[in-house]
Amino acid sequence: MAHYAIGDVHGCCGALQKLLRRIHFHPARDRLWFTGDLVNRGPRSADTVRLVMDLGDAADCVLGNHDFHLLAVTEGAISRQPLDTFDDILSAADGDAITDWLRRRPLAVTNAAADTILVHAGVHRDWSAADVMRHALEVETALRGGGFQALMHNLYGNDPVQWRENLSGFARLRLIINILTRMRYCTADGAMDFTCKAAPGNGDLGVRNGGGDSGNGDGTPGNGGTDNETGGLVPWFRTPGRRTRDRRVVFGHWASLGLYRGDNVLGIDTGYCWDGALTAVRLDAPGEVVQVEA
Ligand SMILES: [Mn+2]
Repeated sequence: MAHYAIGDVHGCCGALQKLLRRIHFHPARDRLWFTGDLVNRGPRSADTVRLVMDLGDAADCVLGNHDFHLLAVTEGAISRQPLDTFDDILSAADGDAITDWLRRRPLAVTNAAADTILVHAGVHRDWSAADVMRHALEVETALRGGGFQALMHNLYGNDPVQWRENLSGFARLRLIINILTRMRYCTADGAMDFTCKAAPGNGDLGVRNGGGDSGNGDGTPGNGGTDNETGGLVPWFRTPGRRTRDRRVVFGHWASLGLYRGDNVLGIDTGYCWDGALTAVRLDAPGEVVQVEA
């Protein structure tokens, strides 16, 4: 048995098939975790979802922001955007089966040992591992219930940006969804920022170095020395006092971050659909990284 995590596929089904051959994946023996965003941007969203659906219990896949976007489009909550490339799902005979399957995906997955957590984007500083699963379940329950359509109509928006346990209603669900599927940069106390476009890895945060040289190591904003670029923001996994720092958090979503291993997290969206690579990382044996280049 081998357990691999695979980054954002974004409709690049051919690359996924190639990657599965390269890791000698066998569904009866091996296990896959997908970081979500199976759809959009690439050419074959429908085939990608069908492939993962057919893997059954051999694969877990969390929802990403593009998967949510597709669900919102199919519910008429937002119109299809010019850059969207999931028309193959919208027009497919099995399109409803595909979107219904996506709607029933989780937002967070953990393993039996509970030492590793899979999400699309990130987790809040103040959430324990149990909190991550509990808040993901709140959204999963809403997605599967009669309030699904209303949730899709209340999905979009950046507010609120900071977690409070006493939030309720759609503001609470939207914030949980934004944390788990859209978050990149935060203030030191974990409030999300969606405006910072500075790509890490230009020396601004030193994150490509794996976190071993992060200044004073406490994640103090700006200790990389480029407040002018990041406005004193830090990647979510560097927020001081993050309660999941004793668990391995596997995530995608951040293609400009690239393959990232440090801070006890594993970022594996390497941007195949942006001329990067599709990445698989073995979780049950250290170190093995397999990539298909675009
Ligand atoms: Mn994403």
